[in-house]
Amino acid sequence: WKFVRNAVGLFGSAVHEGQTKIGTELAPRALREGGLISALYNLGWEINDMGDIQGKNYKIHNYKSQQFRNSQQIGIINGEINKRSFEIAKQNKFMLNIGGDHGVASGSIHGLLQHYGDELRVVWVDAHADCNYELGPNRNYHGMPLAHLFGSINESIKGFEWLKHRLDPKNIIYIAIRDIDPMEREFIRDQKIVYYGMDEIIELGIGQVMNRILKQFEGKPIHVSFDVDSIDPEYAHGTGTLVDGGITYREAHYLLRKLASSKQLVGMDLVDINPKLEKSSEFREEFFGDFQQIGRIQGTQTVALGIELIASALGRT
Ligand code: B3U
Ligand code: MN
Ligand code: MN
Repeated sequence: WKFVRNAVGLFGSAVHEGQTKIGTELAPRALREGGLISALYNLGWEINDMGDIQGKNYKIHNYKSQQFRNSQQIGIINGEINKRSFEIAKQNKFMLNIGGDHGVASGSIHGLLQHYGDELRVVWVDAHADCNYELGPNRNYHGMPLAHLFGSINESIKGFEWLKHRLDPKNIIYIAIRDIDPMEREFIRDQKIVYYGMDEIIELGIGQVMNRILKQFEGKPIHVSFDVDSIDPEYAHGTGTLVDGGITYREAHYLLRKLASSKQLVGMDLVDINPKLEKSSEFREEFFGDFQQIGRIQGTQTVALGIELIASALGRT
């Protein structure tokens, strides 16, 4: 694989359909308005902003045929995400996918698999394992994208006809998982998926965790799928499922900088930021107002953090 440093292809996945709280679809716009593009530009990246994929453009009204909540709509949206991700990877650029809920990651990772094949390695930073494979009308897809990529969902899902490539569970490592369903736990044990939960991070320290990850993934292209709920609610409140006891601001930035400095990082999803759930109501009500100075404007905690996290993944030191 080869990779052009300093060229990034980015797009927003303005999607909330993978879970029940509206607001995640606003994150791409909030990050842009918060100054994402100029932050990347200032880091010296050549930027190809491909705009947003709007979940609302693909509303499906036939709920009777849904295999999980909004399944057909999500399948079509993820098909678009897959196409964009592949297109960016094919040009040997960094693929940056701004969600949206975490369900968008099956599309973006599939696009990378199409280009990088089984060379691709994934670092999944999340409070959750997102490998639920149970179907049902009330299932939320943001807890399922990895099950889909692993091939643990056997049934073919309408809308997902494009999904062909599989991610081998050997090629993924979890960081910060701490809220895991019994079915997921069993799967992780059976497949011997490597994970660094909070206990391992405490015991080893984040420095040693990253050394081990980079050793295991040495020489391979790495994608990081970053769910902001991996971070402790103290630092990242604007997300739908807060789980106490997460990684700190320092650890989050360190791990992304470490991945960036490996020169193997080829892609990132930044997901599950929900601007409507920010602490300050002032921000919730009028976040489309003008907040140019990242982190300076009150109430933009998680949106501002999101911009900084992307900057760290793109080599800010
Ligand atoms: N594991 C649960 C809960 C969950 C997954 N991802 C988030 N929550 N954010 C599920 O729905 O599969
Ligand atoms: Mn997630
Ligand atoms: Mn999560």
